[in-house]
Amino acid sequence: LSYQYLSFCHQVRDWENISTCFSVLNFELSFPFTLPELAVGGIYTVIQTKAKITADEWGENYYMMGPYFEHNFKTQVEGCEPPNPAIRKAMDSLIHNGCQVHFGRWLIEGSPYVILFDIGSAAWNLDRWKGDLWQTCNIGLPYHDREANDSASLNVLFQLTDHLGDKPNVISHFHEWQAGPGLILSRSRKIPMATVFTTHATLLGRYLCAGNADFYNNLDKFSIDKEAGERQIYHRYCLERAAVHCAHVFTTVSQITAVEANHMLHRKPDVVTPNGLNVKKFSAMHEFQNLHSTKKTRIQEFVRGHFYGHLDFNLDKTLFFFIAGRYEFSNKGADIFLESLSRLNYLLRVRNDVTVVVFFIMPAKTNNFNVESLKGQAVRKQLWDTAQTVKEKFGKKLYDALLKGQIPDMNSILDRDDFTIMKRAIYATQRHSLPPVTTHNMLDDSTDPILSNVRRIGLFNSRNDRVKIIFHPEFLSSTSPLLPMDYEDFVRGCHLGVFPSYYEPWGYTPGECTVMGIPSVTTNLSGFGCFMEEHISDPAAYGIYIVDRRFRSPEESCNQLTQFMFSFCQQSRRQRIIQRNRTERLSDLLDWRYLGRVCFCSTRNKQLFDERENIWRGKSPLRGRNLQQNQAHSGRPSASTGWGEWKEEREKNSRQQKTTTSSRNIGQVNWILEVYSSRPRIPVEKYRERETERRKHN
Ligand code: G6P
Ligand code: 1S3
Repeated sequence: LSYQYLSFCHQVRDWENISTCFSVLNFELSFPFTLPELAVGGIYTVIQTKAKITADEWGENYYMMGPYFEHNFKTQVEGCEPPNPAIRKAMDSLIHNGCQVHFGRWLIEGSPYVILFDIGSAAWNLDRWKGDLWQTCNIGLPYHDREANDSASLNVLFQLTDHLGDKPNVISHFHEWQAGPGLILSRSRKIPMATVFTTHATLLGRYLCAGNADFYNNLDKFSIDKEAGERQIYHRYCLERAAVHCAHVFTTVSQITAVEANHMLHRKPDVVTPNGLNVKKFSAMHEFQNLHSTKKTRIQEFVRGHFYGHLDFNLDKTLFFFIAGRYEFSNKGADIFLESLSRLNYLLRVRNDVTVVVFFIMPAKTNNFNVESLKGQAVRKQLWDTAQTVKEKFGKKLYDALLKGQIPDMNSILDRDDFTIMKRAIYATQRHSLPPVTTHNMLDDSTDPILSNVRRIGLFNSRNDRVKIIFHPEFLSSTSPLLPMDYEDFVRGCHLGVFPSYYEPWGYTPGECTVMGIPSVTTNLSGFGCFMEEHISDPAAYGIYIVDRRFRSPEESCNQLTQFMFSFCQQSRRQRIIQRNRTERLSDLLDWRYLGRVCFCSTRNKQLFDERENIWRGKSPLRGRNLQQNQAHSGRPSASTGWGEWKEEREKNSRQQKTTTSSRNIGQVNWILEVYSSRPRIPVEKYRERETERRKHN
């Protein structure tokens, strides 16, 4: 893990009224430009996809902040002068003190401004900041924790606010514990800005789950300080907890993480802000279906090469499943997925003629592609070339014969040489080993959890297996010599994404499948799964299969997952097409354009929070009811009721809710009002007028 997202200021929905009353500068500190593999990480997706809607809303008052990396700056950022003279002045002052700060526009949708800080250039000041942290809150950062030290250095960016005038109106949004020092020190220095802290997962929660603890049943029983100490993350944990308690508004991405945060960090989040995506709608509805078809053809090509010599299954009756993400074996549910695959293999062998090829896209330590995988693609290419050569000769002879008014003698149309070429090509496809499970040479082959489990369940891609496994221990790239596709194309070409996570505060992977119209499996321990369960009455009908990992034993969850996959395999092509259409219709629900406005819950709604908490702790009044009763109780739409109608109703509710939320929340964020109370207030209408004018002008 690397540090990534210091903070960013987005429009916290409950603040909408506040922000329209004041002219506010938004700072978003983040680490979007770090390691390449983070480019596919969930938090990166939040920052990147939300940039557009935030920039649209805040225009030139919106700044992202983060560390400077020369290569990334050169390739992803267009350097420019800050539009605001106060920012220029502030940067000059930092530069004058020996820090390197760079300014530009990040070349993504929305082109937000970025202020990037070269951490190395301020290293000489590190001890002072660490001293400040110690003085302020008695948190000591050990010298060997580079990530924690770097995050302490980044607090310097908040010195920028010293130059923004007497009483700058600033909201800053910090993400994750790495943002902690910036937030804590800003508060202790009494920098007049409003702060939001968002956690995308609690540090301790992640560690405890990865260690196979029965996490959700013991949430209130952990001795959290002791657990953090034993895992040698005490200082990080303290930073996280201090930041959570210092922030004016504390948010998280899902209800389940809200409950977790309450126990692990001892503060209830004020607002839950579900993660969205930047949904692109095709004007023609069938376009995403066409894309599925073309991308699937490319995956089929790869499979032809990978299984050369063993292609005794019908590719037209082959489904592609996949799991992708950070390689956290049990947190991401790869353990129960493998177990369920072995059960599915049995069911398909006795009852079905479908073959399932399952891709595991999870980065692990490797030293290169393995020879067998590369050879497979080379052999496929050679067979293709041979077929083309023979086809051309055959076609020419046939054409000549037809011109002469003859039907050629099919036995002699191909000569001896043609047969020789073809036989040689066929002999080249003989192999004495089974098609490999991994595409790369693994450094920890013998201890790797996926491979160990594949050995245990014996899914070795043998001829009679109906479930084949391909472990691609590297994120996908369109420049790969093996499977030259980027992630989006790959997802489009697959049939089902399977993400049976145990620890998943939100989980972007099934959401990404949804907006591309690809059905997926998620769980009721993931933020996304709970969100869908809450908003749709029959998620499975829309291609969202939710495995119950909360109230069932692992054995039962495995069986449920197996059943989901097996019934998916039993669908006809027509049924799959209809299901994809339905899945795609959910994408509006995950669009930032919608999620950026609607408030789902805040602690002003204590009752709702407690209800949720009780559900997690098994005390739900709904528990024990059957599904239909549950649906009737919740009043949500079913697959048969109108989606549009339901959406209208929701929007109406959310508008009503927003009014209450805003007025009540103003009470909660008293500090902000205190800071700004001395400022003359601009009437909302006037503010809007001015903003509209300014935007027109820009
Ligand atoms: C899309 C295409 C169809 C194609 C189908 C295959 O819907 O528009 O032309 O037949 O995909 O679906 P399948 O689930 O079998 O990959
Ligand atoms: C976290 O990233 P992760 O995969 O480590 O943040 C993501 C964005 O909020 C979230 O989707 C994911 O569940 C968390 O786990």
